[in-house]
Amino acid sequence: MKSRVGTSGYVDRSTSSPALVGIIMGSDSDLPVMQEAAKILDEFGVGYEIHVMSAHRTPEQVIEYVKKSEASGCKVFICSAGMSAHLAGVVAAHTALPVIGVPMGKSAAGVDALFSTVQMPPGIPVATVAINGAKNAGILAAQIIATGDSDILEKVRMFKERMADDIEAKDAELQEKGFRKYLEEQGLV
Ligand code: C2R
Repeated sequence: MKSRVGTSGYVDRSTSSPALVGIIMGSDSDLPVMQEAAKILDEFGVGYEIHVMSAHRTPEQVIEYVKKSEASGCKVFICSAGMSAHLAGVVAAHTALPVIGVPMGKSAAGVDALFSTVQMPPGIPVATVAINGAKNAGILAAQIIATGDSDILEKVRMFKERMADDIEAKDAELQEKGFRKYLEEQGLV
């Protein structure tokens, strides 16, 4: 399939590279948060697929998708779900590949989904990130793939270096301007 560059300037890897990451969302209502996982994978040049599927609402499709993805070279799954969040656990039950769970902050401030996702019984781990932690899920997926791909590893390294440079630049500006002017100029008040 052809690659396309969206208005964000990101190259959409869901349409340009083999899918190494399967992103499964329990609902399309998770997408406003979960787009951050896709965007960071785009930045690292990691191919992915993104689907809506639910362990509760479409249980057979979830299992079928996991089996199909395993066969076609997927390396890691990212699963988002809110409320009574069983999706990541069910995916983990059906694959030997690593599964990252993203609890959605839909009800009870997301604590319901956090516990549903993180409290897996021994033997079936789900690497759970923060509530709505879609970006970290994407970074973690890239890091897992980077254990066997030096190009991706280098991209993750550069990403971390850029982040550190940004923080240093912010601190230098804060020291130069003082906190009042800094707050005002950054629109943080
Ligand atoms: P709707 O917005 O579609 O009503 O979904 C979804 O991930 C979503 O956050 C509300 C919330 O229900 C979640 N959901 C699950 C599962 N499937 C959907 N927790 C599941 O299989 O675990």
